[in-house]
Amino acid sequence: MWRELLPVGRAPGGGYRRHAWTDADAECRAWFREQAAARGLTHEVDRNGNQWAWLGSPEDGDAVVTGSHLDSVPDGGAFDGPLGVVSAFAALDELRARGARPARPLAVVNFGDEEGARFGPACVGSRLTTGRLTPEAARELRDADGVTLPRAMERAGYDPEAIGADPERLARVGAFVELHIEQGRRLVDAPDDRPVGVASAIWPHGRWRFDFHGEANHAGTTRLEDRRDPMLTYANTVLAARKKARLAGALATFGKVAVEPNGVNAIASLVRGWLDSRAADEATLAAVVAEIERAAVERGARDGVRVEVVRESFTPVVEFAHGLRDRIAARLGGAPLLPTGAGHDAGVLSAEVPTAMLYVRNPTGVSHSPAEIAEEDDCAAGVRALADTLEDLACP
Ligand code: HGY
Ligand code: MN
Ligand code: MN
Ligand code: MN
Repeated sequence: MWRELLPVGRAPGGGYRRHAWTDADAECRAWFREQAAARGLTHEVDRNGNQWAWLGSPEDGDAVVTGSHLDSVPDGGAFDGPLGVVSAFAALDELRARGARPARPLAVVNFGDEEGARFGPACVGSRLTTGRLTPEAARELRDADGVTLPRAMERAGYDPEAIGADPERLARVGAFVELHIEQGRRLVDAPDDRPVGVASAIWPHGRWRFDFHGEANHAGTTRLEDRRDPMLTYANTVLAARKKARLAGALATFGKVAVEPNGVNAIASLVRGWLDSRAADEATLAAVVAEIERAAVERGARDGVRVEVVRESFTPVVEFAHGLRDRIAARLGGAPLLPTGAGHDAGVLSAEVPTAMLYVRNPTGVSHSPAEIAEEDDCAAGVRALADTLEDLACP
């Protein structure tokens, strides 16, 4: 199963480029359909393009759903997302091997566009489904080439007019459990040897676009004192972001930038920088972003550069339902509870249905990189833990 998926969307350098509604995404979706068919599961695609593979009938309600996403960040790793979907199918196989007889419908899900690598906001498939992202706002999204989300969906054979909240579908879900590779080192650095942990919380986090408006000019004839160079303001803002975040014990990253006209001998007219910021609580996060914005505007005033900030997405703090979380941790023999700064579809779903996450140990902690790895034994432990969880929840 894993081997068929491994080469899909992999760039020559080893990183994955499985971005929403691209050919690589279509290949991942075809793989999901094949896995469902091979297991006699009923495959369906919901109005937002999320894929569901059902064991039993969703109309019976109170389903136990598991899964994750198959898309990636630019040059992402092999495990972030796919490990959760592959483990979900493998856990169903394990239940069948155990002769378990589910009394509730089970489903494996692939949520579309979790990383937001192409259009910006994260968790588009799950946020549309829960109403956290409106269809109007989603239809406005466009990628770096100016292709709108609706156009990309149409090209992939999906109807962008159908997208929107799906409360009837969510009403049939009694619990959602997402298995994910841990993104960080809490398990590997822990004193005891635990290959699987249980999520306790997801930090609040968001994405802000900073537009630095300067004045295009000739790099070879414009005196330094006559320049209005947005790159200067942007560079100082990146430094300020690191300083403010460190002082507040938060995280702030300018990981994506666009420059216009982006010519080696032209002073930029516009620099667009995307800030990803996260903190253990929403007040700290709001304060850090406000300080970074203030630093940008103040520096811009000195450089003759106008700064505009737009919040593109925000995910409030997620405290996973203690009942489900503690039941799973106990079923797994006292698995450790782990907070994380990484966003997940489970974080989005948790506002609507009882939700939990299992983390599989990451030996280096590295993620969102081709260097992301997980040990085979730990992945197998993750499948067993997920099967134990599904059996406990669905098979009385
Ligand atoms: O950005 C995140 O935390 C997630 O991987 N989409
Ligand atoms: Mn990710
Ligand atoms: Mn992920
Ligand atoms: Mn994620």
